[in-house]
Amino acid sequence: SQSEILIDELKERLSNTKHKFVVCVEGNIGCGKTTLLNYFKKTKNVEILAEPVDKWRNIDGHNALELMYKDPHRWGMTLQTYVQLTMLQAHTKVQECPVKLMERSLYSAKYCFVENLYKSGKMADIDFIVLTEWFNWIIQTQNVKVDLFVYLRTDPEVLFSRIKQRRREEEMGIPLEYLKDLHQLHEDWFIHKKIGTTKDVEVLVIDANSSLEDMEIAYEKHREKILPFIS
Ligand code: DCP
Repeated sequence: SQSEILIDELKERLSNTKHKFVVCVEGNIGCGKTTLLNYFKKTKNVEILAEPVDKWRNIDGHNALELMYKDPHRWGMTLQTYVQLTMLQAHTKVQECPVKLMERSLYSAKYCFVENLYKSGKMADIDFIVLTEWFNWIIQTQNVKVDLFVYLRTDPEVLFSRIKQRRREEEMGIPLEYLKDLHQLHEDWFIHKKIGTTKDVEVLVIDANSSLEDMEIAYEKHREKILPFIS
């Protein structure tokens, strides 16, 4: 099958170049990225980098996530500049293991979240331009390469009820519309290939509408694709 050919190709690439494999887990808010990362924690030879959302909620005592939701026009830039820094740190962290499994990436921050703030009129032109210049400089000069995106594709309605259930305080006011807009950007990026500089990067799409427990079965099924050299 096509995926077997892909795995063979990737295995060969690794053995030839001692190239290290980088996987970024992507998908809308509440789609189950953390569950996937936790699921693979027990696997040897994988370095797992969870998203530093706790850092964004406490920057020397300041909660940038909360500020952004309360007043995106004023604080969207602040949060996204900090997200871009923390994602750059994750991408460039020296990799000891053959596989690095990351939650999100610089790319979703820019193509989904920053884009969404800007498109919906919640970010000033100048903020968008400055973030874009930073982003372009980073991807041109730093090693922020990704080998595989895992896209946990989920209906916004399902996410909406999961977000209500998990009760992360900052997120309680998120409207369904916001999730629909972010969903569309993920779809345009991964499915329609309309945005971004990562069009050549392989994407594994997983339907993530089931309960989080059932998702573990799906993750197991895709183990060899997600962790190609060590399964
Ligand atoms: N966020 C943001 N801008 C970004 C990245 C995230 O505003 N560039 C916000 C959206 C959420 C919170 O940060 O309120 C965390 O979002 P994620 O979707 O990255 O993480 P989750 O914890 O929701 O992931 P999951 O439930 O899939 O594990």
